[in-house]
Amino acid sequence: MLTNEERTFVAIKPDAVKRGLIGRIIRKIEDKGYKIVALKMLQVDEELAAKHYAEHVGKPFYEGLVRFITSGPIIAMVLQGENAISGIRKFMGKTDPNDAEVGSIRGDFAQVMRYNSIHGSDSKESAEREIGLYFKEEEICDGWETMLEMIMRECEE
Ligand code: IDP
Ligand code: MG
Repeated sequence: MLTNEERTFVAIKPDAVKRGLIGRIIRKIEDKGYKIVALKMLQVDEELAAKHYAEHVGKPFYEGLVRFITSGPIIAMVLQGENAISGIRKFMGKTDPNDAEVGSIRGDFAQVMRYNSIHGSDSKESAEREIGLYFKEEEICDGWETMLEMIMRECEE
């Protein structure tokens, strides 16, 4: 059993969808071993964008961010894994792709702050709230075992 299994919300943003990076980003998530327990493509409308980015209302980049996130489909996912919330944040890299570490998603795939390819929840509270915005409980499928879970089960005393 994982000792601190967490669920987090991740979205592949419209820039990455349009650039044909869906597969490569999911590949990295799967390579790391995170369990994808929900996944769908959807077009975010202004109402959903406003809920998702409520914390940024009034900031100078807010209008542009909403225009961007509603400009094309996203891939919404729920990921599960050991310390998945902070793990995914590290995996994504810093918000500004120019500061993001090489090897991170933003470090490798993005150049410009707004168009930074991926979103990931920043805390347990955000994760729960964002998962609830995008998915119904019955859309989350975690009743299966990843290879890591199988290995750990076999090795447990
Ligand atoms: P995060 O995505 O790393 O959590 P936040 O500060 O929550 O970063 O900002 C949400 C999103 O808004 C960023 O991912 C980025 O797309 C956009 N954004 C943040 N700050 C700026 C900015 O200064 N200029 C333009 N876009 C920004
Ligand atoms: Mg954020």
